[in-house]
Amino acid sequence: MSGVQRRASDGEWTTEADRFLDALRAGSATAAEAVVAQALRADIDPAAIHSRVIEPAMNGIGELWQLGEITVADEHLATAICHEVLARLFPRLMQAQPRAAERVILAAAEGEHHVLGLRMVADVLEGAGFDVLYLGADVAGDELLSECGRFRPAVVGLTATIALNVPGLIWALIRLQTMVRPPAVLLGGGAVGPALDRGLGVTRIAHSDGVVAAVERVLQAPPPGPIVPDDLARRIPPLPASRAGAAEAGPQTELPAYHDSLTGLWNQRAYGDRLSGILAGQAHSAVVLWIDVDGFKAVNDRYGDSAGDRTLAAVARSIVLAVRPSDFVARVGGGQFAIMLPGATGDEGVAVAGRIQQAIRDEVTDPPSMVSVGVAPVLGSSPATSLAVDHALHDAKESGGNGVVLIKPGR
Ligand code: B12
Repeated sequence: MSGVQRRASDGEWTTEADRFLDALRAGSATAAEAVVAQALRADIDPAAIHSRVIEPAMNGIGELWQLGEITVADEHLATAICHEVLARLFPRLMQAQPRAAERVILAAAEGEHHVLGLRMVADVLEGAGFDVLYLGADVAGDELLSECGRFRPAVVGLTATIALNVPGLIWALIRLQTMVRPPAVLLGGGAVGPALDRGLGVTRIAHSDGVVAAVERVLQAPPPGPIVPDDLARRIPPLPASRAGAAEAGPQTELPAYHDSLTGLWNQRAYGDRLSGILAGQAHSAVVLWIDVDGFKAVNDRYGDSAGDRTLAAVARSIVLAVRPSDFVARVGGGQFAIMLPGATGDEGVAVAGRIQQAIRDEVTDPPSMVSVGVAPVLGSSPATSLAVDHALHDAKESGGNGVVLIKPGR
């Protein structure tokens, strides 16, 4: 059994999840269905099979992809097998009488293509009698708004797995907020972490098997206040122009103050505010990384400004994908980025820096780019922190590029 298999799930479901993962690796729908059939015979709840067997097995598939042991095509095949299995499970979920008045729309945020979890949520809710409209992947905020105007759902469930799609998800919430009677909202998916739902007036669900109770709860007592508080709405980086489309109204007019229009990341000002916020909250330690693209001026000089812009956008994307959704990423100058990792240690910061460097070497190839990274803990004040991390970055650059230097407290 590989390390991946052992980590695919823990506790009582390990065996089923591991066997399901084996079936997915073998590309065998028959074997996958056999695992599920056996679990059903053992009276395991079908909704629990979704989240305790299929979901951890798919996490294992993701780890294998990350290790380079399987391809994206293999991921697609695994997903397709899961869909076949979901179809087999669906009749077992149909347990309740229809409750047509309680309509639910489900959609993935703009740009988001991970939708197996959303499909599970759709099946569980439909089985419980809800009238479910499943819109699937990559739904722009305005399109969602127009579907909500047309179908008047009581609840909207949104998903985002990739951190880069979280702004799209929040834009969708901002659009929903413009309705006279906005629906209640549920969020799910790997990028929707606790850091996000604390800032939003919404309910986040970690696994689809809790979704019926959650929908019932929000229907009975919708969270008070606006879905997206004004201060958060003002800070959300808008989508790149091609995707933002008609998201022209409301808080967007105030957004440039906090976002970097080239990459869609936070900007220097947002970085300063966030650092002050961390310093104000005594309980929260954090590590700061400053990243500088090695030889960025030479890229502009040699290949032109548009190649430089492309490089920055690609570096931004690689960074966002290499950190946790709750981490904070800003572009703070020409080829400079700043990241804050709440709750992390210096050594964890160094590990993240290494992951980012690897991602950039792998992904940013035209022209090839590398970055140097300075790492320091958040110290007693903003200037002290900036000085420390600036020293670290300077030392990393001195080593000739592609370096990482950690400044420990007391240096
Ligand atoms: C299959 C897969 C794909 C497929 C998706 C196919 C599809 N139609 O869904 C494809 C090949 C398209 C894909 C593409 C990419 N992927 Co991918 N993918 C995966 C994989 C292996 C499985 C995802 C999955 O189905 N999980 C199972 C479901 C059931 O779990 P779930 O989504 O978390 O849903 C559960 C809960 O979260 C909750 N829930 C989810 N949504 C909702 C919504 C509501 C309303 C509620 C209440 C609850 C809820 O209920 C579900 C059941 O409990 C993951 C691995 C992983 N750890 O997730 C990587 C993974 C998510 N992908 C990853 C990456 C990097 C990518 C790509 C950027 C790169 C690439 N491979 O090309 C692109 C980005 C595409 C995009 N723009 O969205 C990374 C993300 C890393 C990160 N930090 O962001 C992962 C983690 C792989 C890895 N280990 O590195 N991917």
